[in-house]
Amino acid sequence: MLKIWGRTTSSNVQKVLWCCAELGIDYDRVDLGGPFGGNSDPEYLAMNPNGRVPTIKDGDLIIWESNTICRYLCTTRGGERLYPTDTAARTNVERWMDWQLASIGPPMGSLLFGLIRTRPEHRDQGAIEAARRQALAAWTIAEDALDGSPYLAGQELSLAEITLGTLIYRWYAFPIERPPLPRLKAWHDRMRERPGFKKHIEIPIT
Ligand SMILES: N[C@@H](CCC(=O)N[C@@H](CS)C(=O)NCC(=O)O)C(=O)O
Repeated sequence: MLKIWGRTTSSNVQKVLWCCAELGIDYDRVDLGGPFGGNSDPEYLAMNPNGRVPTIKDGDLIIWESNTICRYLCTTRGGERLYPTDTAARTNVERWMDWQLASIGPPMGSLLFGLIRTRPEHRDQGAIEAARRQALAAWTIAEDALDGSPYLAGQELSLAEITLGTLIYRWYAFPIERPPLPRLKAWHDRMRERPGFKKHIEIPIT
């Protein structure tokens, strides 16, 4: 049985849980990180020296880095639908996964810390607004990419959506100004139809 360590409120754990839901993968999950702690336990650090979540164990193989885990699950459990083997199709998926880590992840992380994890009286409104603008600029790139295709990497849901799902959910959940981006909104609505998104992504943000 696949084992997963990580609290369900972590965006990076949520990717893995949604991926498992899409592929019908059974797993055993252990709460770790955030209020559960355990990140610095020697046994955990021996598996994942970053002390972060998620970590998975499949047989004797231990893997960390959520996007890598999603790729591994697709490759070993018939996930070609989400992670195509055709080189050009795969590249289209992977670039959005890298874009998630490099472009939209950082400003969305700043919004999470500024708006959710900082008390109102301690909030740095200038930093929040800078992050909002940076995120808006990045989401506008996704809006343009969705012109003529329902999903970022083409006609089907892929790991591009699985790895961006939590961030688009948060974009629409945060109390911020959002100029209308109609294709982005429709893309989010399409994800909302997936049972795995409802179950693992649409939960209170902490
Ligand atoms: N690049 C890593 C980042 C992992 C990461 O930063 N995880 C966060 C949660 S989203 C974490 O472990 N935070 C500390 C904690 O939850 O205790 C990945 O994608 O797996």
